[in-house]
Amino acid sequence: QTTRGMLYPRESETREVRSLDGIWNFVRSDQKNPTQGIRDQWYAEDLSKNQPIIPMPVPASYNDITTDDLRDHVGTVWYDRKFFVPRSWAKEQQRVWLRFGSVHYEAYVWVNGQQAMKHEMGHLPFEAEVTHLLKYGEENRITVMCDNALIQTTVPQGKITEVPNDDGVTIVQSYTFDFFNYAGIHRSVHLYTTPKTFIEEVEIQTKLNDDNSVGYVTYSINVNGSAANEADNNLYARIQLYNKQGVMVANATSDSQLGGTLKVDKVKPWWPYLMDPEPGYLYEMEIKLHAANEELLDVYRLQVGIRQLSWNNAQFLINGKQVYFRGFGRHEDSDIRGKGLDNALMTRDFNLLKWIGANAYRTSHYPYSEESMQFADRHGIMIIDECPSVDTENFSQELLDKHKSSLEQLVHRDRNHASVVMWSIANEPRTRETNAGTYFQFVANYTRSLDKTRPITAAIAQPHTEDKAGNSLDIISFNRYNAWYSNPGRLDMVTQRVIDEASGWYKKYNKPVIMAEYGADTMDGLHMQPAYVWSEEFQSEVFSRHFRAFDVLRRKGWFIGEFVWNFADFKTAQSYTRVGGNKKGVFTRARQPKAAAHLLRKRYFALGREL
Ligand code: BDP
Repeated sequence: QTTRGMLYPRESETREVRSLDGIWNFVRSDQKNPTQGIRDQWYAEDLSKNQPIIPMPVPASYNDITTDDLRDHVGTVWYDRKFFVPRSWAKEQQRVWLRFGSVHYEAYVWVNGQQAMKHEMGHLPFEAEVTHLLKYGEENRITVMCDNALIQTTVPQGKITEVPNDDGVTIVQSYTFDFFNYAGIHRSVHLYTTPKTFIEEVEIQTKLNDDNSVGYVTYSINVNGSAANEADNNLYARIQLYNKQGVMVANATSDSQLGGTLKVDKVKPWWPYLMDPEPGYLYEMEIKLHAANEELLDVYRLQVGIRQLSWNNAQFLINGKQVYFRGFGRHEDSDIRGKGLDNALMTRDFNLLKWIGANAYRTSHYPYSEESMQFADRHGIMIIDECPSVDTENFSQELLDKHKSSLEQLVHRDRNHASVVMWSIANEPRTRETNAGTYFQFVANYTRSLDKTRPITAAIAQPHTEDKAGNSLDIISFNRYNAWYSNPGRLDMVTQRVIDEASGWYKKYNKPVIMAEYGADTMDGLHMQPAYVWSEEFQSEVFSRHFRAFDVLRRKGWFIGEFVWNFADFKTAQSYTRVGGNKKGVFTRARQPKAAAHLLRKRYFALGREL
């Protein structure tokens, strides 16, 4: 089953958007009795009728909001809230949609006690038409059941076990990935309207001529609704493209299939940060859908960056120019709100990225918010867009199907973003396992069938000598923790090892190579000279030793990028290797720089100016 619709909700002459964010009611089910809520039909009336309610902010992870053991809850939790739908929305010619930016991990949604939708997989949007479920001019109730359980056939994978404890037995969720399994309604909830016949999908692809003076925007539009289904109704679309000053620079009328190409003379291409004085240049594309009799049916607007990607066995290019990536692995993570969308945090993070001179990040280890993708477009930050598959192992058909589905949903959501320059199909998959070769061939080929305009990578940590996945990739990314997990403390065992490993990958596959993770846990404020693990001096030294290797590698012509692990400190599951979480951030969890941030800034700006 493939994803449909799901354009980001935007107001227009024909569309209204209302937010359902705010404080919702929340209850958790008994861990040992996770299906009780379904059996007792908790969705049939207000959650507050039968049990005490916890006030819960949406969007946010629920884990760090209360002061009890909710943090470690395993299984289902329930949310509900009331809202009014205006009487004016009861029009014949209109539909109402309910859309979630993301719920982790699995969600069931009811409107006024009737099931509206169900979705599995965190970090990805889902929606349904609820026109027939709503009461217009009256109060309505929305109920959400959310399940955070991860098993061997979820993406990502986890294990649930029953373990004896001081109260008898308890349910334990374990997982091998190194970030906390935050859960809940993580991103905004919107109600929005479309006309009966509406623009359901827009797909664009952009190109430039040889000297980057002319741009082309190829578009195809999908329409859904009554008028679209009548064979003799010749719908058409008027497309207009506006520059930043609001001046129209191109326009066209679509063909009968609702597709076509806009030609933009004297185009201003989309460039990454520091490759142009005005990086991240965006045009606004206005799409007006008309009936054959010229009646205006629907209007949707989209921000469009015009750029062209290409790659070969050694380089990656934007608009014909070679690109060297200088960036980060990151997390959507912060104190209290966990993985909940937070506009203040997101804006601060982009300001820090620009302060430090980065031009890229990988959405390790799952899709980030749509709002952040829009920000990346606007700031000229390149995204390696990663699906939620981490530490992939025990390859099965069921897992493969879900893995493919995660990429299908991701590509569908993000294909129009200029900032997205690569797909990452997994982080640290167990690529030496039997079956890993065929499994990743399936995943990579499937992704290629969805989008041929972007290269495919995966961040691999298994030794290149035993890896079975690299053949299926376009670009090789590898993660390695020299002087940390390998030879802890040995700063003299970094530079040559990085050079050797990168060269090994290149020799094996003859493809461009990126170091996608390196770093060291660092307690901000801990100082030790000479450098000692966990100190700020040590992190800076680890970076410097890597920089030496990168400078040697860059001269070889096929080494195309360096990504520090991690942008900021983040929360993990509890373990004796983690002090309040993973501390490999260049910034603290409160987004203040550690000493190494200043060192990195010098390098990133020097690299950015050189190119
Ligand atoms: C890598 C993982 C990353 C971890 C990192 C670490 O890709 O998710 O956070 O190690 O241990 O293996 O710091």
